[in-house]
Amino acid sequence: MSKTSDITLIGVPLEEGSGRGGCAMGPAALRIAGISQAMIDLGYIVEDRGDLRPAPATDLEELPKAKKLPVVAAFTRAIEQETYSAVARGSVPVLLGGDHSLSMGSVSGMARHAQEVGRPLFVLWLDAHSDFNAPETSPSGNIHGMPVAFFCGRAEFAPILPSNRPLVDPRHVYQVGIRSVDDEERRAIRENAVNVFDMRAIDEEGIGAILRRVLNDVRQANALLHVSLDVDFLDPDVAPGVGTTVPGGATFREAHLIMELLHDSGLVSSLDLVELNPFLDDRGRSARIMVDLAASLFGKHILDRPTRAA
Ligand code: 4U7
Ligand code: MN
Ligand code: MN
Ligand code: MN
Repeated sequence: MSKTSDITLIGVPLEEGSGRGGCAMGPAALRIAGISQAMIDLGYIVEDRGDLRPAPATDLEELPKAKKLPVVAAFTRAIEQETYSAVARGSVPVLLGGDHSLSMGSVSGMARHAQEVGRPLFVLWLDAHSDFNAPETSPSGNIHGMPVAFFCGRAEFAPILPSNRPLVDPRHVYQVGIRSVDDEERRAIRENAVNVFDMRAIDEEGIGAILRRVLNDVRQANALLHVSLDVDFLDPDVAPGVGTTVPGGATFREAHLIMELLHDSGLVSSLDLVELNPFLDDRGRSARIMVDLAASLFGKHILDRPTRAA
């Protein structure tokens, strides 16, 4: 009898959601930086499913306010299915991006699984941006600025997934690291009661206190937790390999502490590593940091800690 893998790597060479080239090389860079071996070294059984390469959807047309919709929609469908299959067979899906529009698929796949097992899905969104635009509000038309609104059912494109797909309650979305929000987006996150911890909150309260609050809510709700890590969550001095740099981001240690607390909680069900643009990187530095952060989330630690939860 073959044992199910603990972790399933899903490569998503998608850059069409971002309005520029480079993110399609993200999965390759993460593999070169040793994503698979890092997890094997921690004792996991890892299955790398390779890269998804769906043909563009023929039933949808490009919209001026949702650029490259046929490509992004085809990826969304393929990612939703791969993520759902991995988690349904007991594995932790890890999406190797690829731009952030891939979370339309990964979170929707997790939401399908959560509904089947009768638990809510919570999302921890680590990003400089809220990604809560809809085609009508987006200043750019780039779909990587819309995934949160999509999986919360607040951004309507032409039908991408079945109309009865399970949605995420925006009150179950926790955004951390936010420092760039568009005007209409600001109104939308407020009206939808998304939980936003901006950089000022991190400065004033400390990342440890914030994470403990989030994890406590997840635990109380007996929820599944999907973590979505955008490279631009980090300060551009730490991780320059991203197209949407915003100064004043999280430090190396703040990011690691989040990952360490996530691991100790034992609550994480799935992970996106997104927006890495190797074309803009500095000799692989950002790719290596993303792999290092993933390793911390899966249990790499500095010292054995007597209080670690089993
Ligand atoms: B990312 C932006 F206008 N809000 O919608 C937009 F500032 O996945 C940026 O977080 C979106 O990197 C950034 O285009 C998307 C812009
Ligand atoms: Mn993002
Ligand atoms: Mn971002
Ligand atoms: Mn609730």
